[in-house]
Amino acid sequence: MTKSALQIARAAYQPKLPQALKSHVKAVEGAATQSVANQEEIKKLFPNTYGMPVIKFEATDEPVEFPAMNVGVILSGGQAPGGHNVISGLFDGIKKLNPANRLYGFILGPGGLVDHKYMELTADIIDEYRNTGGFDIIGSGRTKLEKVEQFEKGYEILKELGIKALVIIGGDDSNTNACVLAEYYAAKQYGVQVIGCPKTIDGDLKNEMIETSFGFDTACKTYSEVIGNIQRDCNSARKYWHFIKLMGRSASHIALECALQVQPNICLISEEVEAKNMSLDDIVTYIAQIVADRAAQGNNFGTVLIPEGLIEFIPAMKRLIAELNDFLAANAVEFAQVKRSAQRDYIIRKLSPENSAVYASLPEGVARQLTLDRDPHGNVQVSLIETEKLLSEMVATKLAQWKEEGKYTGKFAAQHHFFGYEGRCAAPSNFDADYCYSLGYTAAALIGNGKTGYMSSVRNTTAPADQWIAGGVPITMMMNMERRHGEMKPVIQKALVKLDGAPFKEFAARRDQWAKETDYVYPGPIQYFGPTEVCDQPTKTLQLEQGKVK
Ligand code: FBP
Repeated sequence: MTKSALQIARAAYQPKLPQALKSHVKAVEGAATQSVANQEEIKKLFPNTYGMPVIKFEATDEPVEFPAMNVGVILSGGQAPGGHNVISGLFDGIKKLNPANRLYGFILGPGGLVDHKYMELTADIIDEYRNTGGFDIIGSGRTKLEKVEQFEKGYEILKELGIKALVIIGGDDSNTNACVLAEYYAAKQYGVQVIGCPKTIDGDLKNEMIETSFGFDTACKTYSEVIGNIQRDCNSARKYWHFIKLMGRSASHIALECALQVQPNICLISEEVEAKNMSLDDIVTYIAQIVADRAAQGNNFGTVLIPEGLIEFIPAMKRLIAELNDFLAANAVEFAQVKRSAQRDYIIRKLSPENSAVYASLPEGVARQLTLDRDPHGNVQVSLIETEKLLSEMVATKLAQWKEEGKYTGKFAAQHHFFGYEGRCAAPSNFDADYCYSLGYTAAALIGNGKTGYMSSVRNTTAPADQWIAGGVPITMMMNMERRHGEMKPVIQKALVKLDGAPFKEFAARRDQWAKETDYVYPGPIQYFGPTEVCDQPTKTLQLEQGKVK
């Protein structure tokens, strides 16, 4: 395989570890825990893994002997920079427990466990992937592990390979699956531990014990580099408004972090749109007003950041999508038989009058996108909805109307971008390289301590890595009951942008100035070598959340 100069140099990078993990560790247990909501229901569904204590690892001089065991690993869901380092940290961690331990990777996500597709991850293979982006070492997939037959098929291969612990690297849905599997294997007394690792560029798998999901740091820095480049282009040509949609599924963490990094003219935050009960027309008017105000100053250019989940947060759209989700789940077969050209009318006839009217008012393309297949977890595939085009078209219409009324005299030309896949497999930043390696190493320590149903946790992440705190959090602690595919299910609660949180408040305090002035910041590419203030900075979100912004 031909390697780039950076890849070769980067292979030699030794990720930093929390001090406690550098020697022998002992697990210090905290108090019993509770789920974030619906305690009685969750406790009943997870009798073997509910209420366990939070774990913190501390250094000890006393070496512990571990019998040899085999461990399995699965990469689940969307790619996020640093996955390979979780696996290399896990590999090094289990080898430290006992050099005879072996690691098996299941191919293309949870489906590999069910279909018995796997490979042994030897030292030579691991070395090829240290500090690289991507999930290509074993591939990833979105199969949802939820049926007893899947758990049993998985157990067959785990037993055959002598695997006593399985690490699932995934987002909120995949870690929910990890917990369900941990509970099932514990109930059956199969002797297989299941540990989760917090992955997702979306940044929505976080809580007081999980400070950030891995990949968010690198993905946001990658998008911010490109948005910065666009802003410089925009400020050079001074003739375009750039509508930039950013991945992140429901939560607007990515858009908010990028806004804090690049200081665009406009950034929409879905959570605020919902809280203020804004309609699509309110959003369009908000953007058009800023465009008109800038035009009045002679500035017919600017940037608009749009979180990809926006549409789901406009209250009227949210009600529509909720009804569509239930309707499509219950009538999938019938809907599939309706001719494409008749689908729109069919939906309009079947929905309640309020939702039917909203649906009928949508442009054809967006209406169609809302009825596309859900992902295996029941989510609307928001990355397929072209909100950036929808908004710019509606802004253009509004401006044309204002022009007729003599309220606007500028020129409006738009460019559209969608950044998502570009950042998911970038070479991990130093932060993600260190954080991921530490998460993998911590997962090994949790395995060594006989834990199951835990998520690997590394905290205090705005401090230097040797001061990070490694441990484990019971996954049931993060759960609540939510409606999925028309049924109430136990799931990890998604962390949306908090409107009273420091990152949003900082943005809200500065956005009017950014709208008016051209106050762009150009962050430039991620740096892997050089001064620490250039290479090792965590995201602005983390720094603001932890009160570390100067
Ligand atoms: P995860 O939640 O699995 O980490 O996925 C993140 C994400 O990149 C979202 O931001 C995006 O909406 C989705 O994956 C796209 O899914 P796909 O890769 O299947 O197109």
